[in-house]
Amino acid sequence: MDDNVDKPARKWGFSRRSLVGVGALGLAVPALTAAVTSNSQPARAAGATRKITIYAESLGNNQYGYGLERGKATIPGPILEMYEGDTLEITLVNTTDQRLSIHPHGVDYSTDSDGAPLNASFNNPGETRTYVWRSHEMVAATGRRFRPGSAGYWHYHDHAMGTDHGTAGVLRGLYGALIVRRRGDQLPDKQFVAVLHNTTINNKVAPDTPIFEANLGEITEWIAIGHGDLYHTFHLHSHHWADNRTGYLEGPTDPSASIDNKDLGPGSSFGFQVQAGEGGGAGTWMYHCHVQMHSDTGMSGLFVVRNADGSMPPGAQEAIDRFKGHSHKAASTTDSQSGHGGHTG
Ligand SMILES: [Cu+2]
Repeated sequence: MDDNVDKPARKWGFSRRSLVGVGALGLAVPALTAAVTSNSQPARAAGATRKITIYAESLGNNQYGYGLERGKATIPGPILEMYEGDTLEITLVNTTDQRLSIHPHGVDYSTDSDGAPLNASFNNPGETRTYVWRSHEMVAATGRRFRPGSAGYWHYHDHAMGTDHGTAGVLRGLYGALIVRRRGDQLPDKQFVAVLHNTTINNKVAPDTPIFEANLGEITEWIAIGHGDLYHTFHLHSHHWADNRTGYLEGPTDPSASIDNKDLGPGSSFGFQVQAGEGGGAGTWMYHCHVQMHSDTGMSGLFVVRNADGSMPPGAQEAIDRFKGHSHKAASTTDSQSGHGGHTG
């Protein structure tokens, strides 16, 4: 392993290979895992700077992606993670013939790391450029008030392809999730990213949308991101979470509402953790946009909760087959490689 894998240290040496069809696939467990022995706290000291390289690449078919290795770009791009107080130094290699950039939400950056043409912060075709994202912990202010820290479920995206707002880059797939954790946050077993983008999820329409998988009881972390020109609502069947930063209540008197459906406008993001199958047990569950017109035209996917031993529960495969057999005009005649992203491009 190398330092380029942008993951905080983890307690578990879990694999993400059981995820199906999501851009976050391919991220490996960092070597730092070995340094953590007794709890979920990061092994690194506060204020660490980590350097990673991200490649922006053409995926053909007028789609583009970010990747941590050459030839490994995905839609969405890799999940980038940091702890409050840390700095991420990103060397963005533009392997394309397009102007592009990387622009984060939720973290601190100077104008030269803005990723916006307004500040002349972008990569010309073929150019390599470094962007620096900083983060901070909660700060005490006057009057018993606090300025929030950077922790949250955020995202990053292109801000320079096509227009000065990166409209073409976002349309074609240049986006991904950014997680800033507070030290002590629980770490998940599995991570899923759903980008509700125009009438697609991750530039795909059902039944080619991601099928996420976990075993009963595993801690799953969901990051939902909105992009494009439409408003969406993210809904997950048979699971609910606290509508706050983490999805968990902080104690028995925490007033956070419990929800299973949340509005998601362009540029917004949220995330939460839930235990797979905690309410309804193992089985195949839907996640989808709850704008009916959007769910009916392909903005839905599956969350397969396997039995605790990894076996398939009764009926789960049948449900997957039923989903795959869905026919609607957007997905009935072509395979997953043949251009559902064309809906957005
Ligand atoms: Cu929608």
